[in-house]
Amino acid sequence: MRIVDLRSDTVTKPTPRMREAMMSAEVGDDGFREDPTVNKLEEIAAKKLGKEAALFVSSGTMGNLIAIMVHTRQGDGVICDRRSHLNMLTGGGTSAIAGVTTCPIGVDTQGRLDLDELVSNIRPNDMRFPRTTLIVFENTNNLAGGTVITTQDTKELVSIANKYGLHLHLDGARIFNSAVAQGVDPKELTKGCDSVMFCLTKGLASPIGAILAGPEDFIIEARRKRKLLGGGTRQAGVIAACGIISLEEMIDRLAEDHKNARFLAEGLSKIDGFTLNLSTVQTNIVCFNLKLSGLSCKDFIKKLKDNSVLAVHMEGSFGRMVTHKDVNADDIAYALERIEETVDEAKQTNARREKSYSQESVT
Ligand code: TLP
Repeated sequence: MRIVDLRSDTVTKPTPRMREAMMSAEVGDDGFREDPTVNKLEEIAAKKLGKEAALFVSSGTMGNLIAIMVHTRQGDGVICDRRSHLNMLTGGGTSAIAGVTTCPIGVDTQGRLDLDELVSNIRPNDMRFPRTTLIVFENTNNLAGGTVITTQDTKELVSIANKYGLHLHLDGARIFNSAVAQGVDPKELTKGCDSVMFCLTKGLASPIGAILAGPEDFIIEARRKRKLLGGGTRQAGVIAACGIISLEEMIDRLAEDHKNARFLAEGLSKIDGFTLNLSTVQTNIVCFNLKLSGLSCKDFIKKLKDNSVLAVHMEGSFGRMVTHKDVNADDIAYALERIEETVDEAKQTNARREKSYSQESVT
């Protein structure tokens, strides 16, 4: 059965070249820093981001958590977007493990932190308040619709961080989507950030892993925290080999995912019940609101699954679809047909229900 899986770009399968690279990877014990493939991946990644050093970690969640643990002390406060991965989707790890509180603030329609709100949430030096020590922002901003944060936007954050003596961490899970969409070198988007995390497992299609990058002394401390979390690795070259392919072969093709996302978004915007802000569709993410009478967005997405299309329900009428290397334009056209059919079925069911209610009330 044909299934179009638009739940996330995390569903991407490793490429044939990745599977070959896993087989032939040169490996060693990374605990002794002796895995040449891991070392090579970390070097390439640091260079691509314009940072001194990098660390291979198991996941984006772990990379962000380690960054927070290095930049803060227990009891500190971290300013972030209310809908950020950090605030919503880490299973509470930030407070449970790093021992810090998040101070969530709003973003504009383009996913940029509200700078006035940011500044007004930097706590004064008073023992009653958590000490604000860190700002975290996403580029691309996932739940704002995969929107890109520009070099100029980043400069503004850097200058606030510098002015108030705060650290700045970039959750760049999809930083290469942002760079490709804007046609800029990723180094430009990381300039001035104290640390950067990006995921190898999303559009870049690796099966495991993320990178945390920053100055040498930050990475030495990050390596210690990774150990503390039980995240140290041994012959991790077998997976780092995929990461190298992600960085060497999978970045430029992200443009195709962006084109498919636009095609999907434009198609969705013409279907009854869907509302989208097309100006936020800048990369591979399509966020939408769905309002149908008699069927919630959550139940619609469940029904859609029976009609071969997988999407994610976020909250209320808010849902998300993501394009990636394992869906092409033809799959998107097919998905749009199935979505339209599902909407029609839902409308017919609702019309029948309303008709039977009105008959019941007459009799
Ligand atoms: N995002 C995933 C889900 O966990 C929601 C997705 O499907 O988008 N930062 C950002 C901006 C992310 O979007 C994600 C994952 C992470 C961090 C965490 O990365 P992983 O999944 O590798 O822990």
